[in-house]
Amino acid sequence: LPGTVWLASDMHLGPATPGTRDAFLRFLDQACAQADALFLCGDIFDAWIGDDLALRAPPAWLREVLDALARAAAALPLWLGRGNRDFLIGRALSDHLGARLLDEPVCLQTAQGLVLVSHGDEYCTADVGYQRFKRIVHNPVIQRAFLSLSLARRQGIAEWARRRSMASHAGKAPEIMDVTPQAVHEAFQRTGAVAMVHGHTHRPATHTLQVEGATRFRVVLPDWDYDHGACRGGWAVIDDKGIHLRHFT
Ligand code: OKV
Ligand code: MN
Repeated sequence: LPGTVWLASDMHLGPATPGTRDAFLRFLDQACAQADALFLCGDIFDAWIGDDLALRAPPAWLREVLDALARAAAALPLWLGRGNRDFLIGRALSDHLGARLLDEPVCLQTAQGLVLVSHGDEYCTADVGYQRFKRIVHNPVIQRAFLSLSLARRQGIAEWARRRSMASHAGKAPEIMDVTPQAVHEAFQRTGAVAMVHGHTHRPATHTLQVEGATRFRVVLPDWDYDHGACRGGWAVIDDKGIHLRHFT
């Protein structure tokens, strides 16, 4: 990939966060003007219960976001990764937008060398409750069964899953929901990447680590919240100067 790559994740857009939605739309405009490629690394949406529903009858807020994504995809290569919340995003949505769907994780050949890009939940191996949930809902047979249900039944299951998740979240130590150093180390060994960029943990930072005597970087994307009195978000830029986290000024 030549030039400047922008990466962002974890906007968790939904009907109740207009501030974050506006920030994301501004971000897309800026990306179109300044980046050569844009990677959205999962959890753009706080929930996703099927492309069919979103494309058939999008509520006004979603239509606004989809229109902006389609405009962005017409202006530059736009890659969509799936997160732990919007993992049900499929080919129908990416085709509709003119975007490309990432089968994560991917290794990008960038100005800085090989960079491993993913959502990041696959490194959170200590969270066994989440990994069990993931195995179930990523099962293609179970996904097909879920997608065959009516809107109302899908919404009911989603509501139930959210309630259960909130209850279990409350009882988890924060370390459990961060990456496991071992999983990160193995990913570097397996791929030979010089850096990885991921989101998911909501702990934005640039970590330096040693893998078999070589210096490696782990850049963690921030989550976004421009509602609830918060003002938080940002993205990573990869260019000939390095890999940097940026936010609105
Ligand atoms: C997404 C998460 C809710 C975490 C359910 C099969 C099932 C898909 C689904 C339902 C939930 C996505 C699609 C949502 C992520 C939660 C709660 C916790 C930890 C099935 C296929 F149930 F039939 F097996 N779902 N929704 N969570 O509301 O977007 O990531 S969701
Ligand atoms: Mn996530």
